[in-house]
Amino acid sequence: MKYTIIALLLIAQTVCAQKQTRPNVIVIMADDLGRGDVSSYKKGTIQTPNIDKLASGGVRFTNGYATSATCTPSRYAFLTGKYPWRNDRAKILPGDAPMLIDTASTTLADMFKSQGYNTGVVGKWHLGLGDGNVDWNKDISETPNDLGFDYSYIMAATNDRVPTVYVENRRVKGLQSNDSLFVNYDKNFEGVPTAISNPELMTKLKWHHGHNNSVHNGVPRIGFMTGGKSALWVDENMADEFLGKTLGFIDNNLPKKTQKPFFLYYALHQPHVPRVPNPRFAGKSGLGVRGDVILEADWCVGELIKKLKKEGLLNNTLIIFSSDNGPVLNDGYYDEAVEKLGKHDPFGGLRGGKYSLFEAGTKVPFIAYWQGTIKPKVSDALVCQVDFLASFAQLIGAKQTSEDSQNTLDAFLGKSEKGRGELVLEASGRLAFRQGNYVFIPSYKGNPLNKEVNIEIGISTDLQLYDIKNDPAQRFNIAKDNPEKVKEMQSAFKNATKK
Ligand code: NG6
Ligand code: CA
Repeated sequence: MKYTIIALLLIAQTVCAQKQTRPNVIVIMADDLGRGDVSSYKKGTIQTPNIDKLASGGVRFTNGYATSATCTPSRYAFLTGKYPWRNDRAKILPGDAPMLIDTASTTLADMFKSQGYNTGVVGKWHLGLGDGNVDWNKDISETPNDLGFDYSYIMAATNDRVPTVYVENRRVKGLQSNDSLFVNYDKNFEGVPTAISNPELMTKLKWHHGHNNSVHNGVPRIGFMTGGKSALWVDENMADEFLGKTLGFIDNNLPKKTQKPFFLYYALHQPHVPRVPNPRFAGKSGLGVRGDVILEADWCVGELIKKLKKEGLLNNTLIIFSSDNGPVLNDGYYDEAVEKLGKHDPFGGLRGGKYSLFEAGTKVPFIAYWQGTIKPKVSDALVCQVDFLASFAQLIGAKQTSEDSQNTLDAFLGKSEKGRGELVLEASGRLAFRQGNYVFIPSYKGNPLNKEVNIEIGISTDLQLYDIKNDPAQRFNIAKDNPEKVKEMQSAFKNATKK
């Protein structure tokens, strides 16, 4: 009897200990959301009450970064813990690109899975699928399910790229066998209309630059596509579709049922172009569709929090909210993002934007929330998505790490103001280097302005040095006045970028 009681006590202790040390982890990653788009950053005019709830109840980082100013490299780093510039293929991918991450490598999802977690990804993928020769009508050979995710419900690339279908695990969802789907990024299929041949098809959005190939749902896209009619998505329903699958994943993986914690990567598609809000949100922001889809994204976050609360999971779930890169207004469609902006500042007072080596390219909204464990605060620690691998490994008692991922768990949990010391940032294959409060940008040739999107991409033939503590908007290049500091930064940069 005595021994049974002791054994029971020991088991109870282990269960409790497990509860504390192995929370569920959810990463919510928005697409092209700026710091100023989140009202807790107090820069813009849009209200995001649900994301703000995470911010006011958790750690809101003022120095939180994606590694890159565009999606594919940024998400590559987030999932592998490796700097994207180490991989030449980590560039914005077309919708028919082969899977970028080697199935033999260790991903964040693999790390969670190795510790007994159930794992899932829902939303924007944009890291390639298959072997470069995908037959969209059959099982796809390489998907997130080969990178440690037990469940995946994704779009292959972006909402402006074909194929405009959802892929569930290895199959295009809802595809009928008598209406095969074909995709090509080089040439069109015979007789299939495009935005050029049939501009009248663009009933919802017209293209400004790029985006003039196949048209679906009144929206012209990048790439050519034919067939698969029954499987094509309706942009207006995308938020509900991904949210539904996210909540479904939680239902299917409730720890009280499975006896396992879960890791969920919820990749919101907003506010990336094309911005097509559900009618519930259309016109609600007063800032045009870009504002409307941000309200929609915030609502999605609210619904997710509600669900976690209802299931009693909030106390045992670490939620990270961030964005894959900085904001852009006109990203290729006439959608009045510029015209209706008013006083709203998506860039949060920072210079540059998506595609830029300047701060607004990679300094993103970054929030960590864990009810009852994380004490609310604003943190200036330098944190980056590339560090999730080593940090979450520490959190759940795993060993995995990578050459670039650093364990900054205490900063993520708000226990320490010490994040990383330095960070290499990437935009369109070029690099910048942050160390302490300084940002160094080597000399680069080229046009400093991306005219199409009207964003300064951060390059100059002059060496650039900024003291971003005193000059967060990077107005003053202090390289000429500080040759010693430049030298020091150059040498540290060289060290950090050794391949
Ligand atoms: C660019 C697209 C842009 C967007 C971006 C990817 C053109 C002219 N521009 O090539 O609209 O799709 O790729 O964005 O086609 S990201 O957030 O996924 O990196
Ligand atoms: Ca993006």
